[in-house]
Amino acid sequence: MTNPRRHLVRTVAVCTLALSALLIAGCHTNGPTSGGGSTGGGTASGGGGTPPPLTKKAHYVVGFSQVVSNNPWRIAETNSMKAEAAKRGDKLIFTDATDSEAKQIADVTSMVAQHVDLIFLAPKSEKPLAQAVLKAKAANIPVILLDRRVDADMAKPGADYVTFIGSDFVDQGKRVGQWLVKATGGKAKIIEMEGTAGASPAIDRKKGFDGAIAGQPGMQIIASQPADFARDKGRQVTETLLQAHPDVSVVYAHNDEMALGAISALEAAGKTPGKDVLVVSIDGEKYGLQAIADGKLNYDVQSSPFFGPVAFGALDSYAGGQKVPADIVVHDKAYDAANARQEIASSY
Ligand code: GYE
Repeated sequence: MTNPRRHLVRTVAVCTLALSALLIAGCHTNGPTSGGGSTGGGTASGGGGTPPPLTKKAHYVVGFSQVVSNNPWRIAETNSMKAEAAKRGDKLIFTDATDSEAKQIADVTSMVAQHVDLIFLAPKSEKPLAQAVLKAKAANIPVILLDRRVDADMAKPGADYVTFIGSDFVDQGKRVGQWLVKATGGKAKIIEMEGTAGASPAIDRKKGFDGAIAGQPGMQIIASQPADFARDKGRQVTETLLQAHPDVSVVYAHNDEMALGAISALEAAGKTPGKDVLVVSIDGEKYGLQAIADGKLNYDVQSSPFFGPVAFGALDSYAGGQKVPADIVVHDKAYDAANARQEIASSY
């Protein structure tokens, strides 16, 4: 297996080629109107046209609006962005929205007021943050979305912002569902721990999972509730749901942090996570891989947080006048008992 950083760097190299070739194996791109898996009725819409231009410079001043910094995934993403900016001699203005939509909109507004060259935005949720994208566009500042999408009816890649760089969340959920159908022989009582309500990975990881278990009458979601992608919330929500559903046989968590919280709650309730209750998840963080090695987590689809090289690569392509694909999709590995232990060292 390769280490995730090298894997993403390779993806970047492939994607960089794809910026001129546009379509190439290993870097899936969509047309500007596709906007990814999740859409929804918006309240405002972008003006169409093209994103604001970016003048080519030796060094840039860019903003990076991070949504929250309360878990290893976010810290790894921030470190990847900071490291890449430092390597290039670009200035990165970093903000942490502490999981608040209002603060994140204010953070973007402040970057606009500082006239940064470009804003990298990791948006909390699809609809409120689409407004921030349109605000930056109106101020003639290009935006690149990282790791989560905004509502495609409100703002479109290639028109209102440059591109979305991130994982295929529908596919992640689908891979977990398919693994589970096999592992359980199509019989399971599932508690689903959803990510932040209104966030694209939560919407799409649910959609992909639902699709994979559809047509399997023995696969039953007995409860599905948001736990905000956070460990302690995952623990609390599982604790409560276990009281009403002691017959649960699977916990599907939309990220590792919530899975780790669920594992604590299962243990506190006298269950054996990984054995009498299977636990499956997404992210591939170090603690998640350790939980697989310890036999408490069964399957984990990676969601790579190493965006620095590909994000700044897209900035360069855009400033250089190349056509940037509407979506730059990161390809993710998966972990189980066969490979988790040897992947811990290269994880985050
Ligand atoms: O899975 C989760 C994080 O948006 C892809 O958000 C990201 C998700 C990631 O907080 O751990």
